[in-house]
Amino acid sequence: MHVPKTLADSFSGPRIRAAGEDEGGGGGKEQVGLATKTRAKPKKPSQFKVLMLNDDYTPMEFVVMVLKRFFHMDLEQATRVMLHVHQKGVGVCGIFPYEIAETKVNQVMDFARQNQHPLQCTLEKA
Ligand code: TYC
Repeated sequence: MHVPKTLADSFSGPRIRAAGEDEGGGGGKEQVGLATKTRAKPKKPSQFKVLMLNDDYTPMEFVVMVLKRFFHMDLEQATRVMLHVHQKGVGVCGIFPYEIAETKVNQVMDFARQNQHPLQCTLEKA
């Protein structure tokens, strides 16, 4: 039976080590500093496309305002993306880590609702 020698040995979660400490432990100079976590298998942050959908009622000017306000596009970029969505039905506003993409979708949907426009925005794994 496995008997942990120290409390730290019994953890199955991320290993905690002092900043500057070697991954393998032992051998390195002893340092006291910032505690950092390491993962056995670091996960790449997955990216999500924020998509804008066309509809027949939302004014073009409103879509351009949304793209400028929430996606930091200039007038030319915003107009290009809006016309793309208008003609093709869907277009990419940007690609972000999940939490940011989700926040953008909520911001756009809230702003459209507040202004009584049926504009729809969604996300999709990049
Ligand atoms: N199709 C809309 C119109 O003709 C304009 C529009 C463009 C609406 C893009 C939504 O995501 C959109 N007024």
